Amino acid sequence: MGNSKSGAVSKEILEDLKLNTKFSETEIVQWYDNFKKQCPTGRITKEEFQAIYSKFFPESDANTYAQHVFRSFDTNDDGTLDFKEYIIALHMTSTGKTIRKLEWAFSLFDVDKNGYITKSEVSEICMAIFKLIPSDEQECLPEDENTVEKRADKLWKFFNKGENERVAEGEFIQGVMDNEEALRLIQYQPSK
Ligand SMILES: [Ca+2]
Ligand SMILES: [Ca+2]
Repeated sequence: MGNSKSGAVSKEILEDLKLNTKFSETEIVQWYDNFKKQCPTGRITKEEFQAIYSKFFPESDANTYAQHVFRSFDTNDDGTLDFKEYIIALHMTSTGKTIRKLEWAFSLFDVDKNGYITKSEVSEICMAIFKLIPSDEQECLPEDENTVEKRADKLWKFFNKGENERVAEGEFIQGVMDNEEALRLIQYQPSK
């Protein structure tokens, strides 16, 4: 019984996460312990994920955004996040502009997972982002992005596409890499 795996993170997952995130082995092992305590089943449901996410945004409604984030990280579409999917989620949603994060941002916006982003998908995610912004901050937004429609229009323009065209992953990443404003608009950074 010396090599029971139930208590510890598997070597395979550990190596994979060390390779794909900046987290150290100590951090990963610690999180795994916490994860097992909070989720004895080893799986996080969408509802649990929403509850965790909401704690980061106490002054606004993070539910819709959390649903999209959950969808983008449930890579095997089984309706739950396992430890690996969960840690990758934590890693990707922290700030930054690496290609991998932009690839993730693309998958966040590609709501129907068909490999392209449409204007209506941009509007859908802009709506979710908008709900993350506390109301006192919403009042201070620039005139050309103070509604969901305006924010979506402004972001869409960076991709140089017609209303009914669609944006491929490479075009999305290029558009965001080339424009600081686009990078700002695809996410919400709490001001405090
Ligand atoms: Ca999953
Ligand atoms: Ca799509």
